[in-house]
Amino acid sequence: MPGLVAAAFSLVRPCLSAHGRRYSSSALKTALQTVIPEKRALLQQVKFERANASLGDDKVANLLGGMRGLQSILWEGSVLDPNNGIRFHGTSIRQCLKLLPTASPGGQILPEAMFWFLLTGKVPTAEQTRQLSADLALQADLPDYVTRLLDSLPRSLHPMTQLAIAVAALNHDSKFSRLYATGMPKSEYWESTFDDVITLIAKLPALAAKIYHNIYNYATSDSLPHVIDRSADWALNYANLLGMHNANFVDFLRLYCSIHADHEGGNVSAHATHLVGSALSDSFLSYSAGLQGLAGPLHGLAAQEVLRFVLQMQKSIPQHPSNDDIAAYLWATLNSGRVIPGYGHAVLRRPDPRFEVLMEYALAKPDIFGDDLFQLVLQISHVAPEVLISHGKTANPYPNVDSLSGVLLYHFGIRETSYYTVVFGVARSMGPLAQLIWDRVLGLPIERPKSLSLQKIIELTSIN
Ligand code: CMX
Repeated sequence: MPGLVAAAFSLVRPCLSAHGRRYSSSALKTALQTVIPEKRALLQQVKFERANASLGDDKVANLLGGMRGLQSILWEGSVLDPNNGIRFHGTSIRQCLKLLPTASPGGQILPEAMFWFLLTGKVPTAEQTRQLSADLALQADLPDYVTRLLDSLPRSLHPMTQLAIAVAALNHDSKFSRLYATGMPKSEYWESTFDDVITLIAKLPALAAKIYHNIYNYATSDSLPHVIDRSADWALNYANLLGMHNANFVDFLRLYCSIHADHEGGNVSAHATHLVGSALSDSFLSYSAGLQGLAGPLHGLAAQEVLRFVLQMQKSIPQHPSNDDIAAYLWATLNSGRVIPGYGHAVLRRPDPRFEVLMEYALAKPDIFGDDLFQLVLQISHVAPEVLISHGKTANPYPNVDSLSGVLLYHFGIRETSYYTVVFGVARSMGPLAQLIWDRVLGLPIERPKSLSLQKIIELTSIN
C-alpha cells in the first residue's frame, strides 16, 4: 500500500499543474486535495485485489425492474439504506443537523456546509463554510447571454425546462471543456471540473430566481428586485433574489436545500448526471441531464404533483374532513389508475427521514401548524399508508419528502406549484456534482452497461 499512496500523491499537484495551467484555488479545493491520495490508493487496491470477486447474484427481475438493486455505481458520499434512510459519509440527516455549521446560533445548517461534507467527508468549520459561501457569492452573477436566453423563452415553458436549458448553456464558459480541447491530461480533469462545479452551484440561485420572475412576475432582466449580496450565504442569496425576505423562510430554505442535497448515486437525477458525465461531458451538460430527470413526475416533479393533488382534494372534500373522507378520495385516485404522489419509494421501506425532519420542523412552528393546508397534509400522512397497504401494490406505503415540501413552500408564499421542482433542482445540485468531481478524481470510465433482448434473456437463463 505505501507505494500506491505515494503514486496517488504524485497525481495530486498544487494549483499550478504539471503543464503550467493555473486553476482557481479555494479552501475547499485544498481540503479536497488532502483526501484524494488515500481514496485513489483505495480504488487501486480494490481493483487489484478484488476485480474478479462477485458482488452478488443479479436476477432477471433486477433487469426488468428498472435496474432496481443492481450494485453498479461507485459513490462514497451517500448511501441509502432501505430501513435507516440516507447516510452522508455514514452520518444520518439528524446527526448532520447537529454537526454541520449553521448560519446563526439556533439557525439551520447551511447547504454549502453539506456540500463540503459530501465532497471531503470532513465537517467544515464555521470559518471554512463562510469562506465557501463567499466563493459562491463571488461567482453568482449570470452572464449576459444566459439572461438574454432566458428572456427569449416563452413564459409557458415549464420552469424545469428553462432551468435545464440555462444550465446547459453555461457550458459556453466551461473550463473543463476548454482545457480538454488543449490536451489536458486525465490526472488533471478533476481540477477544472471542480472549478466548473463551483461556478454552476454559485449561479443556480440567480438562474432559478430569474426564471421565477420571468414566468410569474413578468419582470425584465434589468428590473430584478434584488441583487447578490457578496457577504450572504447561498440560500440567503437565493431567498433574496426571489424577493422572499422573511427570516423564517430563509432558515427553512437552508434546511430544505441541505436535506435535499443528495440521495445516493443511483436515483434518476444523480445517475443521469453521472452517466452523461462519464462521457466527459462537462458539469453543465451533465447536471442539465440530471435536471431533466428530476423533472419527471415519478422523481422530483412529485413535489409539484403533491401540492396540486392536495389542493384538488381540499376542494372536493368537506372543510373539516374525517379520515374516511380522505381515504375515500385516495381510493378514488387509486381506482382511476393514478399514483398517490408523495408516497412510496424505489429504495426506502420506511417513512423518509427527510419527511420526518421537515415534519418536526413544521410541527414546532405554530403558524405552520395552524395552516389548514398543512393540517390536511398531516392528516393524509396518517391515512394514506393504511390505504396503500390495503391496496396491496406499493412496496413502501409511507410518505417521501415530496409529500410535505410543497405545502411548506406554499405556506411561505410560493404559490406557483410548477416552480417547486426548480427549488429541488437548486438543492439537488450539491450531491450529483460532488459525485461528478469524484468521478473525475478517480478517473472512472465511460458507463456502458450491456442491454439484452428478451430472446437473449431466455437463452441465457434456459436450463439445458
Ligand atoms: N401510489 C399508487 N401506487 C403506487 C405508489 C403510490 N404512491 N407507489 C408505488 N405504487 C405502485 C407502482 O406504480 C407499482 O405498480 P405497477 O406494478 O402497476 O407498476 C407498484 O406499486 C410497485 O411499485 P414499487 O415497487 O412500490 O415502487 P417503484 O420502485 O416502482 O417506484 C416510485 C417508486 C417513487 C416511483 C413510486 O412509489 C411512485 O410512483 N410514487 C409516487 C410518486 C412520487 O412520490 N415520487 C417521488 C419519489 C421521491 C423522489 O424521487 O423525489
